Amino acid sequence: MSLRSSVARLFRKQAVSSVQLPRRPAHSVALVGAPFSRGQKRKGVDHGPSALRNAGLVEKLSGLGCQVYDFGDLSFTQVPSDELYNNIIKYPRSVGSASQVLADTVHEAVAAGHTCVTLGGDHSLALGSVSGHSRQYPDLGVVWVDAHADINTPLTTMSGNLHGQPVSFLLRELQDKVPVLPGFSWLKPCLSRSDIVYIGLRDVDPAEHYILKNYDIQYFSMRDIDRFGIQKVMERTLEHLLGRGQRPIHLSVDIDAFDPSLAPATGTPVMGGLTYREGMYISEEIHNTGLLSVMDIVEVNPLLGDSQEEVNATVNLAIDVIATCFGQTREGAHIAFDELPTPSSPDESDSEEQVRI
Ligand SMILES: [Mn+2]
Repeated sequence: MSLRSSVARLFRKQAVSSVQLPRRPAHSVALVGAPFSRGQKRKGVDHGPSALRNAGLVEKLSGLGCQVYDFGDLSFTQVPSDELYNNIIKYPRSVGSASQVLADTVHEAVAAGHTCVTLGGDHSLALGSVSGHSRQYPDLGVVWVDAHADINTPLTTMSGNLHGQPVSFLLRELQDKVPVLPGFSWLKPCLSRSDIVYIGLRDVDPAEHYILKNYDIQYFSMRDIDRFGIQKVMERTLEHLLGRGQRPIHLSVDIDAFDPSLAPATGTPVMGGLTYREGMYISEEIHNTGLLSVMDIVEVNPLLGDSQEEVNATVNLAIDVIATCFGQTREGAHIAFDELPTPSSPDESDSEEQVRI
C-alpha cells in the first residue's frame, strides 16, 4: 500500500515535470504604432508609440502569455499643401491619408487572426482603426472611453480639430450631415448609432449633446458612473452591445478619460475623470468578454506634463490599461501550477501523510 502510493507519487512528479501543463489560449497581438498628430494642435502626441514601447509594453504583453507581432510604426506621407476645409477644418488631407494607411494595416492584422492594438497618436486615427476593423468584422461593437464624445461634424466643430470629430464620419445615421472632406473619399460609414457606447464623458459640446440625445446614442457620463457605479455601467454597456449575441469588440481608449491627476500628459485634460480602479475594472470586463478584437490607446503626449514623473505616470497607466485588456488581473492569476509542490521526505514510507492535502 505504502509502496504503491510512493510509486504513484514518484510517477506523478515525473509527469508534472515532463508534460506541458495546459495553458489558457494565448492572444496573438499585433502592435501598430500610429504616430500621428495632425488631428489636434499640440506637438508631441506622435511620440506616444515610442514612449509606450520604451516603457516595456512588448515585454509586458509577452509576460502575459501573448504572442506579440510588432508591425512597427506606420510612416505617413506628408501632404504638402493641406489647406483648411471650409475655413476651419485643419489638415483634412493629412488625417484622411493617414487614416487610410492605418485602416489597411488594421484590416491586415485582424484578417491574419491577431487582436490588434493601435498606439496613438491622436484620436482622429480611430477613423482608420474602426474602418479597417469593420472591413473584416462588419458586425463589431465599439466601446469609446473618453472625456469627450468626438462626435462633432465638420459643420458643428468650434476648434476645427479632427480628433474631436471621428465618430461623426463613422455613423451611418449622420451621413446627410457630414460633408466629404478632401482626403476622405475612401471612408465609408460603418457603424449604426446602436453599435457604440461611450464611457467617461464630461466635456460635451452643445451640438454633440444634441447628436447623442437626438440619435439616441448610449453613453455613460462621469455623472452616470457616480450614480450607478462602474460595475453597473459595464454591465449595461455589455448588455447594450452583446445582449443580442456575441460580436467583436473595438475598444477605443482616450487616455484623457482618466482624471488629469493620473494622466496629466495629454492634450485636452478635463477634471473629474476616471479613477485608476474604474479604468482597470473597465479593462478587466472587456478582457472577460473574450471578444476584444481591436483596441486603440490614444492621446498620450510625452511632451506634455510638468515633469518626467507626470509623463511616466501617464505612460504607465496606458500600459496598465492595455495589459489588463489582455489578462493582467488585480486578483492575481496562475498558468504555471496545477498543484502545489509537496515537501519530499527522506523516508518514503510516511509519504502518504504528506500527500494528503
Ligand atoms: Mn478622444
